[in-house]
Amino acid sequence: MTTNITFTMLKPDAVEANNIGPILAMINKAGFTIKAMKYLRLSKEQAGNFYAVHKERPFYGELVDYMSSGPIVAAVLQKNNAVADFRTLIGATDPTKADEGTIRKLFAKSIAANAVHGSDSDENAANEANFFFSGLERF
Ligand code: IDP
Ligand code: MG
Repeated sequence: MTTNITFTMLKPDAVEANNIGPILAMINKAGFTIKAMKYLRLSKEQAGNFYAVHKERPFYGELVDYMSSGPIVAAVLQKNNAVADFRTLIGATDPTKADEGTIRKLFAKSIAANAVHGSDSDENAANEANFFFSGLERF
């Protein structure tokens, strides 16, 4: 199944550095439309549930602590080929390996504090969007 939505978070490092505006401008400029958006801080439990797929990975504890350390922006984005095109726009997980001009290359602080999340499949995009937004909050 191919859908035209993806899910993103602007992570605590991007919010802390006042980069919400520049990152959203890049997202819009790349052709994505915002279908849902909220500004919130995840509890440790919520961050742990969101990243449950990574439970066995060595960085899970660090990731959960980090993602609950400050406010984030969560959003659902629409565009043709949204999942793959958004992964291209954000760049590699490790910003030192991200291509020039990508959001992570421009704004990420480290492999953990890497500015943005982007869904890795249509199925996860749908699940992640449903984790954050009710039907009433989506347009
Ligand atoms: P992705 O965000 O590019 O899809 P994933 O492998 O799904 O990368 O990892 C989820 C998140 O976990 C990353 O965005 C990053 O914040 C964090 N992370 C990934 N690898 C490491 C690591 O080696 N050390 C610390 N944090 C990591
Ligand atoms: Mg991932």
